[in-house]
Amino acid sequence: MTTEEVKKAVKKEKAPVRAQDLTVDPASAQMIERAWDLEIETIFDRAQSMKPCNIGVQGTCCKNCSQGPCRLPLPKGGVEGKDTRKGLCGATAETIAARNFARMVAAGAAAHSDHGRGVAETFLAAARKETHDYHIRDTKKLLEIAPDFGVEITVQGENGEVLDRDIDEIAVEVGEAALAQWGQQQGEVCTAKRAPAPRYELWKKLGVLPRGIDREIVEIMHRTHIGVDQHYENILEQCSRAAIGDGWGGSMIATDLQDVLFGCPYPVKSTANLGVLKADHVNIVIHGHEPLLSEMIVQAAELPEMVELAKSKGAHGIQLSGICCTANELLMRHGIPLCGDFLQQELAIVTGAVDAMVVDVQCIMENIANVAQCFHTKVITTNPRAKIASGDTIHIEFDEHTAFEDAKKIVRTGIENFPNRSKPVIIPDEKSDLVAGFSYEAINYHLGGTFRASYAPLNDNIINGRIRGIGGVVGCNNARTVHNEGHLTVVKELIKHDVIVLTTGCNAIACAKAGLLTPEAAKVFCGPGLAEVCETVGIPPVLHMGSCVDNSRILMAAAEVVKAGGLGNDISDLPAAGSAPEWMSEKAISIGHYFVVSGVYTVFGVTLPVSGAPVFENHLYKELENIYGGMWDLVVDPYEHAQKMIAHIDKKRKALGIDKARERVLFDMAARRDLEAA
Ligand code: XCC
Ligand code: SF4
Repeated sequence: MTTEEVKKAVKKEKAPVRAQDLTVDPASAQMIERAWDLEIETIFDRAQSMKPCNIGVQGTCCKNCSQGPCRLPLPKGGVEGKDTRKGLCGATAETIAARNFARMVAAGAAAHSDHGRGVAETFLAAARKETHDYHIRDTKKLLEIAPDFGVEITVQGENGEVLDRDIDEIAVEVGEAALAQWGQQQGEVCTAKRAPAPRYELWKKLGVLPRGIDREIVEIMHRTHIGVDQHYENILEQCSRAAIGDGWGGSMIATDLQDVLFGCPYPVKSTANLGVLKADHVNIVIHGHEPLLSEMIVQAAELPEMVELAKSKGAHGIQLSGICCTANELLMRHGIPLCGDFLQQELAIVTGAVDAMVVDVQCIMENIANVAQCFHTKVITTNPRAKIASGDTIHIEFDEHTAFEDAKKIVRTGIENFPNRSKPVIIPDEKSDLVAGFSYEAINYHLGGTFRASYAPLNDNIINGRIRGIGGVVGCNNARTVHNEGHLTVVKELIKHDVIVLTTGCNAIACAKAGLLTPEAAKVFCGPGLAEVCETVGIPPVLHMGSCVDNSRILMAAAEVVKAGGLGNDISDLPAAGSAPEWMSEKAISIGHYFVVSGVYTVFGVTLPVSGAPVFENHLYKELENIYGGMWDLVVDPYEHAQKMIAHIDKKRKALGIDKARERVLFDMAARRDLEAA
């Protein structure tokens, strides 16, 4: 279908679609319209012209063997009497939905964990000094994490005195121990012990501690082959092992080692949205997930020879920016601006200003190659795992041993393409200020100060009721729903009700564009209690904690809050809830599940492919709470979505006996305001 045909089809079906019906972000709307004018098809058009399969969305289509696909839609109004739906082999709707769910967990955990493995390999190469391009930078963090990997940081001297061990030796041992977590066959992934003790003991009792990161993923693939695991509860138990292996394993180790290699993030200012592109600069947009690549590109783009080359081509300089989680990684450590979120990758190219879009892995839409062909933009793939057949992309392979040279080649390709701009450059004006870089260490410092760094002040403010609770809001964009509307409604509703928000991924980018990542946002959007805390401490009400693998930072923050005391003994006791209002990727399902089994009530928006299997659905939404203290939920309406999170937070406050405190503090504030007014 051409864009014209799409527009016609859409018009015939209902009222004409306007760009502002597809996104709440004005910059994106402007570029969708430009794409229409230029007859360039984007995901926004295809989402109108192609509807999802109505059995697939229920999670009850099985194609795990060639006798299928066996399709088991739920009858309208539900099953009457006994559910007799079966695939050819006899698999029930529950088995099929659970298997499909499990394969999403496997793919999501594999994506994060394979990323983590790459980081561990590079870390080890750096520790062993086999590469000159990467170095052990954050030795403080190295010493903090080493004991979790069973690596001693001191030795006993001859006279019994305690001596510091050599940093290089520690780094090599940490790298080896970390890398071993993937292929380990027995025992448990060592970082799972970072969970609060009751949580860890619960996992042990339930037998869901992951033995090795890869092993649990492989076992999901085995169990979901035809004729193996045909009990939805047992299948889900394996999901729990793999998901813990992701959140408390592969993802967490990725975050740890990236921090040691590139520095632990601390608060940093920057800007977000398509308006960060510059008409008179070479624009290199880096898109994907792995900082191994983007860190080198940052260094290469800063070289005087590169800046000179750009000038010789008529540009004023080089503007780097990011899309998706690479954007978050670059922002957190270097303050490099966010160009856009997942649904803006094509739209960035539609500006006509992007000289190179450099991609690595995950969330890269094949269609960017087609959109790029309508402009001069060069799409450069860099990872042997991720090539693109559409369009005419270039592949410049990125290797950890020649990383800096590879990065220079990539930057040079972008610069040399600057004179080839073929269409007028139209860059939307929108760009918003932001503060990001809230690693869990940074929050510690920010709240408590250098000399008494701790989460205690946060806990105090939760206990006294100024802060009602904590919301972790994360995840993707989804072309099946209005771009950024769910994200912004949920987050604004939470902070309005004094819930502080921790964010990562594309939700963080949506919040950044809407100006929610500034301390000033507190006055405008927050309830009185949260506003007061933010103003006193000087933090935004929405704390940007990084990329999708950095959801492990949210887990660590939750564990720290438990440790700081006064809010129960486990994550499931905390007045906290999780959310992914516009999720779409399989990674989100793995993340959702590790939050649930960590004890968090986790609400997804848009859809969840389990509605065709009511018994399995009930297991996810209800029964899991009795096992883990956390459970899944699906709430499509973003306003209600936030209300359910708030209700859960209030339920937990009540259980902790701190519900009254909140009433008091709000009364005090109202009284004080009245006094001031009088
Ligand atoms: Fe991808 Fe990580 Fe989702 Fe955004 S949020 S669309 S996974 S980039 Ni994690
Ligand atoms: Fe059908 Fe069973 Fe094969 Fe699935 S595994 S496609 S339900 S026969």
